Amino acid sequence: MAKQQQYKFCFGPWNISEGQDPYGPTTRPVQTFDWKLEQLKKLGFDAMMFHDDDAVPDIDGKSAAQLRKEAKELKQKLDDAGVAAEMVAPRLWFSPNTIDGAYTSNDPKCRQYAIDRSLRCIDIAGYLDTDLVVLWLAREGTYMREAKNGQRSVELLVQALDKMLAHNRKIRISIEPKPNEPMDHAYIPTIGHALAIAQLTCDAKRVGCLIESAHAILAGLDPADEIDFAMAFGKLWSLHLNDQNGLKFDQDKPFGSANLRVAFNQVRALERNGYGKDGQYVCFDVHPFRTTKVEHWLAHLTNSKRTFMQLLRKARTFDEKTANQLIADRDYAALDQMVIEHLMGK
Ligand code: XLS
Ligand code: MG
Repeated sequence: MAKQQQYKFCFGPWNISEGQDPYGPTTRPVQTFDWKLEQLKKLGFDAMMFHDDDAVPDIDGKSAAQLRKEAKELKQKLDDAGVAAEMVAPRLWFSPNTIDGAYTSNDPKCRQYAIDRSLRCIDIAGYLDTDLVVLWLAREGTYMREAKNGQRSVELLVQALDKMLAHNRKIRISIEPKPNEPMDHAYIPTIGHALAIAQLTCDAKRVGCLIESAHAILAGLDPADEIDFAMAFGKLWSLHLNDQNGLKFDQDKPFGSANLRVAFNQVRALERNGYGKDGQYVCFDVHPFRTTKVEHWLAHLTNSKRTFMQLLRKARTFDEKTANQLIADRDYAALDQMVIEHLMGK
């Protein structure tokens, strides 16, 4: 029997969030980074993912030397805790310089800011000893399509990617697509777009992707198909498992919370493609419900991992032989029921 994959798990400090939404303030007090790291360790997670300013707060005001010093102190802290840094992502959506987008802003000074910030993010990744940089292209899109030229935006995105690839020849970039929110329409809405733009860069083999379940669902796609597609190219280098109840705001629900069968199919797709065999992590980009009390603050993370492990058992005990017979007989009604009953525990 083939050796079974031992999955490694990860989340980010922003996943222990305080409950604010566009309509109301926080519902839980802010916790320190050290506390969050301690919880991650206690819950048995293996790595932490970072935005550049999770790693070095107030990054924009700091010199290169200061950046290096703080990032190295963080690395020491992570080493002491036995926790790896999975990736670093430039937070390109907070600054006054990214109001109209980052790499695709209509203002050249703002585009330069976005590139400079991304190069600093790459330096932080180096200090934290990860070769993975994630790009969630939050504001690369428009509120109204007449505001930007889509073809020019593709050129600008490629130029930015090329500058990042040239800055450090060891890094790999994982693009995390999302079709909307905060923008009306984003330029890189799906994995197909991410992998296509990779081909236009100077080093396509170092540009891959990250799939977030909720983002695929927001694009009207099945995240399991996105996983199969990305892995057919050998380019799924990270993963944000969570859930999303239809076409609403980005919900970041616990994995499997809205649709267990869609979650099961994601786990099956990861298994059949050997996700994790090159060291990739399963990350949960999940948030507590706004109603969550402080004493239940970490439940969405432990629950997501529990659900993943139980679905893994379901994937591994799925009766493939019977399923294949039903497929050969084109009896998809029986196959459908077989999946339902397997998930219900019969
Ligand atoms: C937002 C994204 C974000 C990224 C990291 O929708 O999921 O959390 O994963 O920048
Ligand atoms: Mg995400």
